[in-house]
Amino acid sequence: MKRVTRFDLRMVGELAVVLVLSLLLFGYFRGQSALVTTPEMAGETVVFSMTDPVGDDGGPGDYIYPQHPSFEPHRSLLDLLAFRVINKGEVAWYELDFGLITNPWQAPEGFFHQRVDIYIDSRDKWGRVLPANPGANVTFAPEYPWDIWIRIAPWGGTKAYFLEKDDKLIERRGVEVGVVGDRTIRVIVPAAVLPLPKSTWRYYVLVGGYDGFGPDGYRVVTARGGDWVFGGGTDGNLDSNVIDLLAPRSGKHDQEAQLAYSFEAKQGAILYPVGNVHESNANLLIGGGLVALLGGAGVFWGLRRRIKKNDA
Ligand SMILES: [Ca+2]
Ligand SMILES: [Ca+2]
Repeated sequence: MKRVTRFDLRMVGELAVVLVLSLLLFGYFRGQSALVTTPEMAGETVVFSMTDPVGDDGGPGDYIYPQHPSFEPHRSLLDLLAFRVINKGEVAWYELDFGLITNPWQAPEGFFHQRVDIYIDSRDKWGRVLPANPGANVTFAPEYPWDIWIRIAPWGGTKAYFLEKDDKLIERRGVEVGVVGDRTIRVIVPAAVLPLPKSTWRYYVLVGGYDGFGPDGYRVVTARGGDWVFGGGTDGNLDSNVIDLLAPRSGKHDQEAQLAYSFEAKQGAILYPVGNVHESNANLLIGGGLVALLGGAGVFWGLRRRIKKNDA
C-alpha cells in the first residue's frame, strides 16, 4: 500500500515535468508562428499574399464580357491573378495583378475597366455582413463581418472607409491609386488613413466591371448580355455582379461555390474571406500534435521506469 503511494507520487512528479516542458515547447512554436508574420520585423513586410486562378473571370462560371470593342479582347481585363498586402512602415500597399489592363478612355489612374472592392475583417466578430452600397450584390459570411472598405474605381472613385465603433462608416481621405508595370493596380494607404495591416486580417477581394452609371460603379450582369452589360447571369436580382473573386482554387469555398445562386432557395452569393488564418491554424495543429506526442512519450517513459523498478 505504502509502495503504491510512493510510485504514484513519483509519476505525478514526472508528469508535471513533462507538462511544463510541453507547455514551454507549445509556447515556443506559437511564438515562432507569430514571428514569421509579424509586420514590425522589417522595413517592408508582405503581410498577406495570394494568387488567384488564371481565366476564372466568368463569375460563378458562365458570365461573358460586354460586346463593345472597348472591352477587347473580352477576357483577362477582370481576371485577378494575385493580391498582395505590403506593410512599408508608414504606408501600406494593396496590390492587385490582372491578366490585362487597358485604358480606352484615358482615366487618370491608368485603368478603366476594374471596379474592385476590398472588404477587410480587421476586428474579430464585429462589423457588417452587407456591402456598404448595393452594387456587387453579395452578402458576407456572418462569422467574418467586415469593418474596413477600400473601394477601387477610376475617375477619382478610389476611397477608404473605416467602420467606427458607433457603426458609422467614415471615409478616411488620403489614399492614392495607380498602375505599376503593365498589369498591377497599387493602392497606397498611409498609416494615418487606416491602421497598418496585421497578419490576422481577413480579406474579401471582389472584382467587377466599372460603369460610372451602374450601382455603386458596378457594371451589371444580365441574362443575354449586350454591348455594355455582362451576359450569362439572370435578369433577376440573385446573381452577383462579381466577375472574379479572390478564392481558393478548389474546396467548399472556391469561387464557383461562393458566387452560386439559387432560385429555389431565393439565395444569392455568400462570400468567405481569405487570410493567413488557415496557416496559423496549421501551425497550432502541428504544435499541439508535437505536445501530445511528447506528453505520450513522457508517460510511456515514466511507466517503463516504474515497471523496471518493480522488476528489480
Ligand atoms: Ca482570376
Ligand atoms: Ca478567382
